[in-house]
Amino acid sequence: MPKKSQYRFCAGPWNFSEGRDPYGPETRPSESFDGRLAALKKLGFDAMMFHDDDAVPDIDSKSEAQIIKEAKALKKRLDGEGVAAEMVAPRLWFAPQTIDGAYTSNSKKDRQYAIDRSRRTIDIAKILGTDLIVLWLAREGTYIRESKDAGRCVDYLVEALDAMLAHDKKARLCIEPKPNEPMDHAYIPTIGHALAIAQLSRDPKRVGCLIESAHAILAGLDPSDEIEFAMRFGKLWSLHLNDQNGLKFDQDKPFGSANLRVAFNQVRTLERTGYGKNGEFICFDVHPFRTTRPEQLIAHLDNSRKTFLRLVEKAETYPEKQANALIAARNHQDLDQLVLEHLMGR
Ligand code: GLO
Ligand code: MG
Repeated sequence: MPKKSQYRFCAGPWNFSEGRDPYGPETRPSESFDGRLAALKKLGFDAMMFHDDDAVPDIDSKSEAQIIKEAKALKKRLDGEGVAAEMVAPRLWFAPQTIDGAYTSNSKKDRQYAIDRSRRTIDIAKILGTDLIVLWLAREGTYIRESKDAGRCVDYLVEALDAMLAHDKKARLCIEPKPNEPMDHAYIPTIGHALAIAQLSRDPKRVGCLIESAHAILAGLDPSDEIEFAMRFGKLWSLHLNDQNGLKFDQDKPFGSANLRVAFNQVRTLERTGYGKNGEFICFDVHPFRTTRPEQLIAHLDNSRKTFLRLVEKAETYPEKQANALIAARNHQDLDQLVLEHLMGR
């Protein structure tokens, strides 16, 4: 089981966002890529996660040769800084071709665009030294149910997974479920759906999942149960820890910010199941608040890690014996209070 000092931390360049929301513009200046990398180094994070176009900006306007050249240059920079690339994810929710879905678009041409772009993502990942491809299926779902054929969309998703698996025999696909936003209803809303669709692919062993705390909460589920479930299948290959206050827009709050007990249970589960033993990273998919001042741009990452490590201590010192006695006696009233007292520091 990894000890707290052995956990390795990771974040993405998008986690230094500028404060824009659907109702108002940016509230902070944009930090350069170099600035973001330097910030992660300053924090002592071990890795960065990438969208394909974080790694190669304006990817759609570039030739394969140019994409490879730029990915190689980035790899050199990362090596120079001693920062690893944890994963690469195709950003399939910006382009005009993905307005009506990416892999599940009604247009054959647009589905092909999504698959071709995913293949480029895999090429980039290989150059950056990671086999992990994260698939947040942002636009695979419905706004207008009657506009899509849900059964056919399962076939389309499997076709896309198969095309990616065939493209590189080493690539591992890591599905990041989210039940809604931007879609009204997503086709792969939970870990159960992700692991089920993996079974339909040509190589289920290379299709796993990524749990984001906020996404589980948005699905009305407990993230620690989702973690435990995925770990039982040996399929939890990455993790986006953050927090979320109930069923509303995706908040990406600092880890533990909305519900410390839910955060504690996630950490306890990670400790108990040995997450990280095979090199998996603790990634924080958190954003600064809209009100955060520019000089505090990395505080949400630093604070998330601090809370995580404090909760590792809490998991290590959890009074198991006492808790087990209460469980055996079905004394849930005192068990509940024991957990609260432990978290409050007594
Ligand atoms: C949004 C997702 C998003 C992904 C990222 C990686 O809700 O959490 O941040 O994790 O784009 O694909
Ligand atoms: Mg995420």
